[in-house]
Formats: sequence, structure tokens, C-alpha cells
Amino acid sequence: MDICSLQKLVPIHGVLMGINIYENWEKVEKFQARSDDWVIATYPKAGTTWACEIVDMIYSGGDPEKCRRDAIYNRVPYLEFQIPGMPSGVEQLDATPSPRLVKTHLPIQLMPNSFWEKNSKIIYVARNAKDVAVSYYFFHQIVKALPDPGPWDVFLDNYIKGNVSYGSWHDHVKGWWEKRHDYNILYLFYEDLKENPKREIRKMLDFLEKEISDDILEKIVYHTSFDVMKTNDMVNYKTIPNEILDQSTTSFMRKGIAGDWKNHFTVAQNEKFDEDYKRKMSDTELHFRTEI
Ligand code: PPS
Repeated sequence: MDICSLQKLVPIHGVLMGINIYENWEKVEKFQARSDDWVIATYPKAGTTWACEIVDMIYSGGDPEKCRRDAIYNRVPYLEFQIPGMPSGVEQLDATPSPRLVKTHLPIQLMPNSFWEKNSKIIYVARNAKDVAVSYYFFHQIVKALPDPGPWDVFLDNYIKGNVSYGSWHDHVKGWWEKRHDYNILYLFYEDLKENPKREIRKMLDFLEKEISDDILEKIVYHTSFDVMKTNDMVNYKTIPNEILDQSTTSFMRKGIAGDWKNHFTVAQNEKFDEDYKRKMSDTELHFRTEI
């Protein structure tokens, strides 16, 4: 299979997604959620892997050895994942005994209905739009199944317009925010997790109805810190072959900070971004910090 043939984006109910996901959409739509599924939902690059590792540490009672049982993409299968020749996310999840951990980047309106029917617990993590833009740009350079991002200026323009995989960041974060009280959703922010991981992990524990000692909580904070995760091959995606994810120019675990956008946005780009942002976010109370 030529991985570059997967780079085409096609709208699914108006949201751009990889052609591979589009062609297998029916299987995702019909996915059978279970009431004891724990789901981590995000717009790409919002701290998904971080949240997945935290949740698996909670699931494993704070034992890092248990979390080394497999790579993160097998411990927390990616619901809509679909690359020919590899098991799809749906296949992986169908074969996983309960309780399962599930990763998804789907906007809320595209979530399979069974998640609402089963009232599964969903942790949504949102990250400020500017840091996501930068992280997503570098990610496009290393993932062979994503379209060539072109120069930063071009990518940023496409990102602002929602012409990227998973569509508009604004619609994604607002969509999940607006429905957070209608379903079993805990809405968290990357910047808060960065500022005070202990406090935010406590919120996860309360939401998941898990009690652990302070010692174990400290262990989870340490094991899921950026520096530790960067060198942990079970989470840094180094186990993925170069033909799919080539980390020779930039790492998946790249910087892991809030505010890196300042090193990449020009003054003009920032002004244009802010003007557009103000308009698109004028109808929500949702507030993001672009630095901490
Ligand atoms: S993906 O591909 O959409 O699932 O990517 P995702 O995991 O959502 O996002 C990757 C970014 O998250 C950063 N990251 C972390 N930051 C802080 N602490 C920890 N532990 C951590 N783990 C991952 C990762 O470095 C990517 O952000 P950037 O800004 O590119 O460094």
C-alpha cells in the first residue's frame, strides 16, 4: 500500500477527515459502546496521549509496569483509526474485553450514538488553538498519511479555515463544551493539566469514581510528566515504523509546553488569527489560556 494515497481529505457530514476513515465510516457509526468504556476525546494535538497515559495509569492502579504491557495505541485503541493492512480501531475495540479505554478525535456530532445510549464516561481535553496549530503543523511533517502541510503560513491559513483533518478547531471545542452537561463528559484543559497535574488528575479520579492514595497520585504525576513520557517507548510512538511516522526531523513528544506558538507566529499572523478567533468564539463562554 502507498501510504501517500491516504492523504486525501474528504468531508464526513461536513467535517474533513482522511479518505480511509471516510471509506469505512459506516463501521464507526455502528460502533457498539459499552457502559463501562472510558473515552478520551480531543481535537488532534490537544494532549490526547498524555490523557490516555494518565487514564491508563488510573486504570492500572498507578503501576507503571502494567502500563508498559503494550504501546499506547494498543492499550487505548483509536476508534476511527483505519489504515489498510492494520487492524482498525473498531476491530481492536470489538476484540477488547471490558472495561475498555477508547481514544477518539471525533467532533461531538459525529460520535457513534451508542456512547450516548450507554452513557459511557468521556474525558474531553481541549488545548489553546495557537499551540494546537503549531503542534499540528509539525505533526503533519512526520505523519505520512496526512497531507503535506506546505509552509507554515499556508498550513496556518488552512487550519484557521478548518481545512485540515477533523475540521475546525473552533467548532470542535465549542461542540463538546456546549453538550458537556447533557452527557457524561468531563471537560479539561491542557494548560490546567500543565499548571497543576495533581489537581486535574484528581478531577479525573472523581469523575471516574476511583479512589487512590496520595502516593499513587504522585506516581501518576511523575510517570506522565513530559520528560518521563518522552523517553518511554510505550508512549512516544517510537514503535511505529518510519514509513508511517518518521520522527527523524521532529519528535511526537516535541516540546510539551503552553505558549510555544510565540516562537512560530509572526505579529501579522497573530493579529489575523486573533481577529478571526474573536469572531468565531463570540458565541461561547469557553475561555482558553495561551500561556501559563
Ligand atoms: S495526537 O496525535 O493528536 O494524538 O497528539 P496528542 O497526544 O493529542 O498531542 C501531542 C502533543 O501533546 C504533547 N504532550 C505532552 N505535553 C505535556 N506533558 C505530557 N506528558 C505530554 N505528552 C504529550 C506533545 O509534546 C505534543 O505537543 P507539542 O506542542 O507538539 O510538543
